[in-house]
Amino acid sequence: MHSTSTPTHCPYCALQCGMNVLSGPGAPQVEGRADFPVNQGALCGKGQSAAAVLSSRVRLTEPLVRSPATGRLEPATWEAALDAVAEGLSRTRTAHGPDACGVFGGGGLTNEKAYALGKFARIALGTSQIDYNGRFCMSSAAAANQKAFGLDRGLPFPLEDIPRTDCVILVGSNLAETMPPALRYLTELKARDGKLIVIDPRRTRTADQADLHLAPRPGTDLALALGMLHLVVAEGRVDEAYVRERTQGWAQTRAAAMAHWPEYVERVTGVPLPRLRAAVRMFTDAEHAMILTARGPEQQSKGTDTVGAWINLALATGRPGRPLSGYGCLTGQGNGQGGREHGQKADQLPGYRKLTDPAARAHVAEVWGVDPDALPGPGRSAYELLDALGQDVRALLLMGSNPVVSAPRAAHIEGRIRSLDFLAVADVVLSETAELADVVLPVAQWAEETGTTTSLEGRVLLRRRALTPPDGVRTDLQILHELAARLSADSLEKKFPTDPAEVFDELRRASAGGPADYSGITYERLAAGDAVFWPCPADAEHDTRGTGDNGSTESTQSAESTESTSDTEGTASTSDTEGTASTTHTGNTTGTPRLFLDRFATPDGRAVFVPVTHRPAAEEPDAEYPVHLTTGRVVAQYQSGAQTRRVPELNKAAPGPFVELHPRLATRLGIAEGDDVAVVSRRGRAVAPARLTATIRPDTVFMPFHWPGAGRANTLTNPALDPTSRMPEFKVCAVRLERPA
Ligand SMILES: Nc1nc2c(c(=O)[nH]1)N[C@H]1C(S)=C(S)[C@@H](COP(=O)(O)OP(=O)(O)OC[C@H]3O[C@@H](n4cnc5c(=O)[nH]c(N)nc54)[C@H](O)[C@@H]3O)O[C@H]1N2
Ligand SMILES: Nc1nc2c(c(=O)[nH]1)N[C@H]1C(S)=C(S)[C@@H](COP(=O)(O)OP(=O)(O)OC[C@H]3O[C@@H](n4cnc5c(=O)[nH]c(N)nc54)[C@H](O)[C@@H]3O)O[C@H]1N2
Ligand code: SF4
Ligand SMILES: [Mo]
Repeated sequence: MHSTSTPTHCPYCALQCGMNVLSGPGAPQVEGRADFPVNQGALCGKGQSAAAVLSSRVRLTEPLVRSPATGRLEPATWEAALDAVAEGLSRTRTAHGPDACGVFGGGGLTNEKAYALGKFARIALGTSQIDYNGRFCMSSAAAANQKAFGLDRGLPFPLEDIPRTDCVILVGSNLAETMPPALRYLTELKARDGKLIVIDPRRTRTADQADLHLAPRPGTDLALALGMLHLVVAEGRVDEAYVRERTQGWAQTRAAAMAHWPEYVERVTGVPLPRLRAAVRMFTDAEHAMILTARGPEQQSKGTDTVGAWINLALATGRPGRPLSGYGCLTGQGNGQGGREHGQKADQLPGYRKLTDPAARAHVAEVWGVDPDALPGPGRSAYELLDALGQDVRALLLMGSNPVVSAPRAAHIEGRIRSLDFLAVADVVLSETAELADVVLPVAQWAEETGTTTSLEGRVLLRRRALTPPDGVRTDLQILHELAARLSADSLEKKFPTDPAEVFDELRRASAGGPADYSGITYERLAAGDAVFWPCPADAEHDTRGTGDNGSTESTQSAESTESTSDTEGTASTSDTEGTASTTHTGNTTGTPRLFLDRFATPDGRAVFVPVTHRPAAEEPDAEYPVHLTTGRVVAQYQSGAQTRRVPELNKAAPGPFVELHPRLATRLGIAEGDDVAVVSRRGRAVAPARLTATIRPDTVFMPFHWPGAGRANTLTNPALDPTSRMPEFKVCAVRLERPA
């Protein structure tokens, strides 16, 4: 019997499903929370089994330090481990300057941790060299959102709007596997006779739901979107009044689209023209319509332009900033949205401020109590930072990522990591990257500490501490505090509090007035409901519901808030930091659920058309490497698999890597189901069993990237970077297939 139930959120993806942690005698368990509107009690297999990773059988519970005598990682005391990290970083800084120390963060870290990590890099280490794995995730959509709308919040509307629109174009998202509880929004859409168009080189379980599935060659979404825009113009389907009143730059974008003839687009994408035309009609006939992108079109060396092309299509047809319509990006990691707002990104200060903006520097420097001139400038992007390891960047502190498995051209990056003078990794498990560290610091997990995350909807959520962490682990915030004390003589640790509530209060002040303004959000307000959407400045307007552009969800939201309040009161939470002064419902829990209804976040309030033209992938198939490789996910494993590969039931469902290929390609190469296949690219070679399916294009193979070793997909991938977002081209490169000798 469990005696306590604490409401919180899943440790994995950006849907941030609500769950209760059940604790008491025996191992903790989780259950879906019916009162959280997004998942309404549903959890995918990863969420359901999340408590398994809390067990000390699979996690780290003591620090490890590499012994000079044996060359192995050996258990050590916290004092010795922290001393060794501070020593490793100081030594590097003294010998090679502050920029020789790098920091690499993660989009799974809470807002508090992401904020503290960015601050730590800039003022404790004084380095510009910080970036994070979110660069590999939604950075192209973020860049395109900034250009077009002046603001980057993945979804500018809540998920609950999806079933109420009339047509959705879903580009390169396999949410049936990557966010299973969200599939319900599409089923509800269809039940209401809404139309679903899915664009994916594979007929995925998501594409199976579609009224129309277009299967372009990988890396050709840019041409596809331009071809659709061409047809919209040619068929007189532009929303001229909207374009005139709410946008700028149409003439050039129109000209660029008109240069992409449908016949050319058909040849480049492999999508038959009648199907392209059908998609255009379905989309433009709909009164309300949305375009949603995920990693398919974004993880390309032209991801920013590709997303831009889809936004242009949405703008030309008058969608963004109108009810039940618009463009959105389905962000991926647990705190993928918040993790990109508060300063662990190379060019960024908290509140989504720019590190190069003098006013932003002055504001944040004041909150931090430092001289603005002491703040370093922008650093390298994630891949460029990893590629500089052992060269310009000689020591690295890594928190919340496992690049040995997840970085592109992974064998090369693994070599770079091995060539570091010093590596410290803070993780919950001994990941493949932690195995290479000089010091490994074991940290507390999601259910053991309080913090906030911001979901793909821009909804800020409170994760509550439900359990006492095991002896031997510390929190990421405690680690930064302890390191700050060791790196400076003048009590620098005072600037790195260990209480998440204190960090959040500081984050609120640092974000005040910035694009991602959290100043009106408090733990109390979050505890009272699950419905605070940023921007949420500390002013009267954002304290009252239903003002102006806040949309029309009053009734549902007050119901939620009331329920959650009673819920919080009923739980004997063990947290010392939560400050759950369970406010009675005061109607102040909305912030801004819907953006842009009156104006866009650009200086003149108009959305900006950015003209784009098609270009090929950085690496196209040729005689030597004749097949496209694309990569992605399966439902039962999460990311580099560091956490989920430690859960037996998930391993049973998805035991290892595979190469998905069309039976026709398999026959041509003499490959049968289950045969080992070697996939060879210019970067390396990976071997995994063949999985034959007619749901993939015959010119393309697919590999999930969740496993290390011989079947590591990222041994093959191309690190060609998008010029704006610095996103690597995970979704397309050229390979050949061989039978291993
Ligand atoms: N089970 C599970 N769920 C997850 C995660 C996980 O690791 N496992 N990770 C989370 C994170 S961080 C993220 S970012 C999201 C990602 O969520 P998704 O974007 O849904 O996941 P992917 O499988 O990477 O890619 C989606 C689809 O893009 C298709 N695709 C490949 N190349 C192209 C192309 O050139 N064009 C188009 N249009 N499509 C293409 C692939 O076939 C694939 O079906 O998932 C989140 N949820
Ligand atoms: N080929 C290919 N490669 C890809 C992609 C693809 O589609 N194809 N997708 C890319 C994308 S979208 C992403 S988001 C990346 C993700 O790839 P990674 O950055 O490797 O992500 P995770 O596997 O989630 O790694 C998180 C690590 O942090 C640990 N951890 C979890 N919570 C905490 C915490 O609170 N504190 C600390 N200190 N550690 C914690 C976990 O145990 C794990 O080891 O992969 C990218 N790589
Ligand atoms: S869909 Fe995402 S948030 Fe929901 S249970 Fe699964 S992994 Fe967790
Ligand atoms: Mo991601």
